[in-house]
Amino acid sequence: MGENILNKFDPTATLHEIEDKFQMFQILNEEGEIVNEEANPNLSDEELVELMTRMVYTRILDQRSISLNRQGRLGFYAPTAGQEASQLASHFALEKEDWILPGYRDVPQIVWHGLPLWKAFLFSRGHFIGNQVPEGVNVLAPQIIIGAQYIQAAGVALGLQKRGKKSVAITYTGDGGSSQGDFYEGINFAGAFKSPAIFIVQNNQYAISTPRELQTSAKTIAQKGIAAGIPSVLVDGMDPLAVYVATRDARERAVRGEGPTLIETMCYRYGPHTMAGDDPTRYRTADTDNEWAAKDPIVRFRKYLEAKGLWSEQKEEEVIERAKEEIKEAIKLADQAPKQKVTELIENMHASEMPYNLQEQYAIYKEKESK
Ligand SMILES: Cc1ncc(C[n+]2csc(CCOP(=O)(O)OP(=O)(O)O)c2C)c(N)n1
Repeated sequence: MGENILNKFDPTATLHEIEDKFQMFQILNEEGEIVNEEANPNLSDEELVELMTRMVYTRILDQRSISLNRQGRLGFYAPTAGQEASQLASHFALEKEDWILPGYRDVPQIVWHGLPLWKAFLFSRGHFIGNQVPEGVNVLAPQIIIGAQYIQAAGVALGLQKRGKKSVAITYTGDGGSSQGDFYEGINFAGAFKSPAIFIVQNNQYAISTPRELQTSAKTIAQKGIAAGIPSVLVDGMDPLAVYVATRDARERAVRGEGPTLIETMCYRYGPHTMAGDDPTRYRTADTDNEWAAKDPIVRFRKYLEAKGLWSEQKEEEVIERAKEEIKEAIKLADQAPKQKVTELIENMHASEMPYNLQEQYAIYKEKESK
């Protein structure tokens, strides 16, 4: 019997060595204190207020969207509360010319990138107008197929690279998405071409009811980037400053031609997976909820900004009122969209020629609609 080769090279030790390197990057702690001054991005007062404004506004958008869904006035909706730092601070590091490839929960980023809110509501209703993005707004429609946006982002990033653009493609998936083949293909492809992509995994601890621990043997999701040869980082996803800095640095690398970065943001979704009926109390405890509520991104950023004299209850109230008003107007606009015909849905499915099977269905619906 020869010597066990695994003992000789001790790959377990190598694995642990790599895993131990993935410490969580944090700048602002739960108390709203800077714990990593060296990494502080020193955003201007205006920028800090703007980022806070977006997070507060988006929390309200989430609450209103949930109510509208319950009233039957929205369709598909995936709650976002708890993920504001992960979503909006990463978006804050982008430029207008960057492309966003969102998952279904990433509506806030594309709205802040320029998709009119009333269109986002129509997307929720499954209306084709919701997916018609205005010229100059560089976003794709939210992806429902888990992980597929990672491959598309690799493709968009390669296109930007080939055209010599100084911009990036950023994409988002969840911890569950990181188990998909598309995830590995996307990061590997972008790594091989050194394309300007930013891959974000929003680790909100659950893929519907499946806890993160059952998703993979890997200690972190960030470490998966190592196999693709791309720099990867584990970030406190409840810390807006840490998320901002990680994304800013990833963007700088990408436009310098140094290739993609993988960012895992540790966060939590407070609500259900979607409004379609899962009950989080069946797969997690109130203790876990409370533990994460104590890390809330808005609470800690509020403390930080208040200590700097940049935020107040009154200011927050103004943002909340403005959000409510704009949401009301947007839903009115969405209501004014003409009722969607099945033929319109089919017509808008392909940029090129309609495949024969759809042509057949199209003819049937055209006939029905003419009566
Ligand atoms: C290819 C594919 N398989 C399964 C589904 C059904 N599905 C919808 S959401 C989801 C879980 C995704 O979890 P995660 O990636 O962690 O994202 P989160 O919703 O938590 O943000 C699954 C399996 C799907 N949409 N696409």
